[in-house]
Amino acid sequence: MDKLTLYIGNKNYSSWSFRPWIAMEAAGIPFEEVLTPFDFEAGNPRFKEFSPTGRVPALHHGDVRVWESLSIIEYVAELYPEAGLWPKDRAKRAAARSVSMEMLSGFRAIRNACPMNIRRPKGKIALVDGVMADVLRIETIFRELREQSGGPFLFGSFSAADAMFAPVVNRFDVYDLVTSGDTLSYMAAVKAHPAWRKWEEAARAEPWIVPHDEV
Ligand SMILES: N[C@@H](CCC(=O)N[C@@H](CS)C(=O)NCC(=O)O)C(=O)O
Repeated sequence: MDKLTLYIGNKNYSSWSFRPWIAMEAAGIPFEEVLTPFDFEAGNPRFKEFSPTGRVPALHHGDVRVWESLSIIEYVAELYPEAGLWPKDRAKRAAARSVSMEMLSGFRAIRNACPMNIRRPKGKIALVDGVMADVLRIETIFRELREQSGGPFLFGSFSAADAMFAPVVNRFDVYDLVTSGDTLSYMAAVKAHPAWRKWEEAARAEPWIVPHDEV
């Protein structure tokens, strides 16, 4: 099989890169990563060399080009069905895709106000309208799915849905947004996953500062 190459941005800040990366890493799917640091001042011109949208992430597989975080996860889930990226049960798989789409297409308030920032020291910020509504909906998703599955992850074992919400776990943590024991226990499980730890260690070692993501 041709090798998979995942093009990503800075590990400290690139929430969309983090999603397919942690999905593939946690599932044990072999891939090569190519990290191109953000250059927002210049409009990130290098991203256009490997991504049709000029955004990260993008996946190359032989002649195949895949972009958009969730499409990349779907592509590798098809390539490696035995990796179990989505739940086996159709109804659960539908729920996993539904919450993943909620993440992809929504939660703009929290995404805009609270950029992912892995190494940010924990501390509250003044919250704009809509952030707490997003937090409450996401906490409901976490609580209901873990009640149904028994945890520790949303569908029992780590799945594509956990990957889609991984950057939210960082946001909840570093902006000190949640207090519920349920949510904190889910966050602890995600942060203890070896794939999270590997990404976090690399993010902490990065030299780049992106001022507009430092809230
Ligand atoms: N919906 C896209 C979002 C991709 C995206 O916005 N990526 C950001 C980095 S996390 C980016 O490349 N920004 C660079 C730019 O807009 O110039 C996905 O899910 O992959």
